[in-house]
Amino acid sequence: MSESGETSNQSSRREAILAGAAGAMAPFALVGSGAAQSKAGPDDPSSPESRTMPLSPKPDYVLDIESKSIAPLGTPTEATLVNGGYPGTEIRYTEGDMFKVLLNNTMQNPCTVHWHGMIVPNYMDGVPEITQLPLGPGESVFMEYPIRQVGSYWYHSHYELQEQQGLSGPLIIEEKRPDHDYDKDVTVFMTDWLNQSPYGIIPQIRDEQTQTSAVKTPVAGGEPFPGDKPFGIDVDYPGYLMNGKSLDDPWTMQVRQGDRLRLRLINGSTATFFRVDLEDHEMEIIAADGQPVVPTRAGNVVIAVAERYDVLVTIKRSGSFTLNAAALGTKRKVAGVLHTPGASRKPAPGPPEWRGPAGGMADYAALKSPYPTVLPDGPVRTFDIELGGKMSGYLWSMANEYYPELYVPEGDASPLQIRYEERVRVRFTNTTMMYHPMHLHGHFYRLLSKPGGWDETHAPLKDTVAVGPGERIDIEFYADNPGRWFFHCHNLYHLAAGMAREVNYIV
Ligand SMILES: [Cu+2]
Repeated sequence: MSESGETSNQSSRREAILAGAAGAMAPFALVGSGAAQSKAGPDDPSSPESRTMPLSPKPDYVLDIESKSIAPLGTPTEATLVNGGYPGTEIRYTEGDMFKVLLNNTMQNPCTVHWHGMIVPNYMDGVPEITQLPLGPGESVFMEYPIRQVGSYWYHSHYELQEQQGLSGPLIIEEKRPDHDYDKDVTVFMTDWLNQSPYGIIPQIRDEQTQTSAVKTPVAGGEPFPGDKPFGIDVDYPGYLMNGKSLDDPWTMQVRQGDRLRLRLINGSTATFFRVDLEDHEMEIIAADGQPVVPTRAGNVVIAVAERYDVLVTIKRSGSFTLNAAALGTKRKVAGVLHTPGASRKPAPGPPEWRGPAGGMADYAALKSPYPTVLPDGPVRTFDIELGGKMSGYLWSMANEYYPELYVPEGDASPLQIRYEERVRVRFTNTTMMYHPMHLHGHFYRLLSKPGGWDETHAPLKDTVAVGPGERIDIEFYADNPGRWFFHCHNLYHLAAGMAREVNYIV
């Protein structure tokens, strides 16, 4: 047989297989096989010769998760790190990209990584026992999903207390065409650091182990919440870090007079709220939790655990400007320095300047979405969720149920069962003395500026909201991403002591 006859046979067989797969198409496939014979060849993009061997996609980022000792505050401490750094490698994509990240667990312990704020398919969400098995020692997993959003996010371990040991980092999705003009796009990732194992903290609070200075609270005269309300903390950290650098060896960046900066302020801490200000400058908040907001002026931005605020600031003159992050409830701060060429790289000593207005979680009512966020029509389901706890045993609850977490072996919280395409309303009431940064996985929710404000058209979209002592806050979300989703307080010690529920639904 001639070569062309062989090609013809192959082509016909392929068409027949396709036809078999879609029965109704068979007559067209038979007609098509003649056409394929005349065109087939290496130059025809539909010919077998033009294809290449199918290979798995190459990751854009490889995150090697490893155990290592680091000393960001001068005391060597066992850490769990991404690619040996703290914070971990910044993941940066552009709107519309495919997320392609390979995780390698090189440790002796299991781990998982959660992509905070990302609208992911449920099985990519990285919560052990809920959406996946923990990634075992020596195991790898490839995470791939289409990116459906823009903004400032972060990733962190959701396995036990690894987030406190360093497994976290920034995750940025740039707009194809930014809504605002700026010269530099700058990530400011703030964390709290312990010079000891975090696994001792809850036993120390519960008085089951000898207490260290980290749990002797409250701190008299600590940094109050704006308005001079005292701010309660569980852990009194020895120090805080900005982009992995301490106050003594600060993070610095050279800028020029007139530079317009977009600062992506990310609170990647485990249990610390920060009040951020830039010396001698006012900021303009342009996004909250990655989503755009109508720009508002702020002298200070207060950022709850896991929240993000993008701010614009224009460097108004030559000099050295301290970017302060005061840890609420303590007398400590961390700071970095933005300086023009030749100016000092030392942060200003002392407490950060107080300059109004206070933005971020200090004034949620000022956050407005630039576009309407009213949910699509659907049945309404409402949950009243009391944020509570038992201080005698350091246990934290949502609607009087305790999630079976690391320090709650007897927990038996039931899932919040909802249905696909419902409008789900959650009314938080905080009956405790502490703030709770409440985070829902896999969804944005509308944060209402007043309880019961369900008809507000421009409520901001968020994934984390801090509910203060005695406060009532309402949120609502649209159930359009089925799965088992974690819903919890982002203070890691409250989570580990029971403050979590699952939200479940199928189509
Ligand atoms: Cu909490």
